[in-house]
Formats: sequence, structure tokens, C-alpha cells
Amino acid sequence: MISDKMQKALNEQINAELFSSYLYLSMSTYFESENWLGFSKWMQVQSQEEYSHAMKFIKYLNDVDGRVLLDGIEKPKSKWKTPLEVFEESHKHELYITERINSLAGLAVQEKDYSTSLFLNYFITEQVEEVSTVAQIVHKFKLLNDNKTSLFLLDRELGMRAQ
Ligand code: OFO
Repeated sequence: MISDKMQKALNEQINAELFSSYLYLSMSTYFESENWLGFSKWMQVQSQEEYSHAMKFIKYLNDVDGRVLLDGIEKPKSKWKTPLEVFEESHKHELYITERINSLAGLAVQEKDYSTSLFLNYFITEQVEEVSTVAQIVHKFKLLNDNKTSLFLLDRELGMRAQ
């Protein structure tokens, strides 16, 4: 049986994952409106991945006989100045999610909740990968230094993301 404290924290994480999905969807539609179709596709796939994270938390909470309680999702930002600014915000957001996952893992240890600890291992690994992937993209943008031809090629490269 999951503790009330752990259940509440997992419900808050479901909300954070759904917000992540919503934020990346907003970034995707922003890119689409600016005709960066590759960046838009990358963000769309990212949005779907975040939705799948929320679903993993929902399934887990149901599996341990917890109660999933959905809450309102915060309105995401819809406008940015440059493609780089969007990816920088995404990087910042992933660092924030990493902090959240780490404190959830800390709580699971505190609660002696071994199954939740084990479940969260997937997300600890996932966050290392997500932060690193976006950091690499930000790095590429900075190397290109606003060179239009290279940006066009990066847009094409990121548009090839399938999952
Ligand atoms: Fe981006 O990993 Fe979930 O939120």
C-alpha cells in the first residue's frame, strides 16, 4: 500500500509530466508558425514522449492500488524570440524535472517505499539522457551562431527524429 505522502507526490509528478507534454506541444506549434518544420517535428515527438511518461506514472499508481487524481494543467508559454531560446528553455525545464525526480526518489527512500524507488530508477536514467540530448542541441545552435544555412540544415536534421 502506497503512503498518502508518496501518492500525493506521484500525482503532482503526473501533472508535471502532462505540463511538459503541453509545453513541448506549444513549442512545436510555435515552430510550425515560424516555418521551422523540423524543429516543430522534434518538439511534437518530445511532447508525445512526455505524455508517455505521464501514462507510466498513472499505470504505476494504479498498479500499487493508489488513487490517480488529475489536476488542472498550467497554461504554457506560446512565444519565443529565436529557435535557440526555445531549446534553452527546454534545457532549463529538463533540469527542473530532474530535480523533481530526484526529490521523488529521496521521498521514496524516506518512506521505505522500495517498489517506488525501483520504478523511479527508469526516470533517473531517462532524465540524464534528456538533459544531455537538449544540452547537445543548444551547443549546436551556439556553434552555428545564427548562420541561416546551417540553421536550415539543423532544422532538417532534427526533423528526422522518429521517437
Ligand atoms: Fe522530459 O522527461 Fe518527462 O518530464
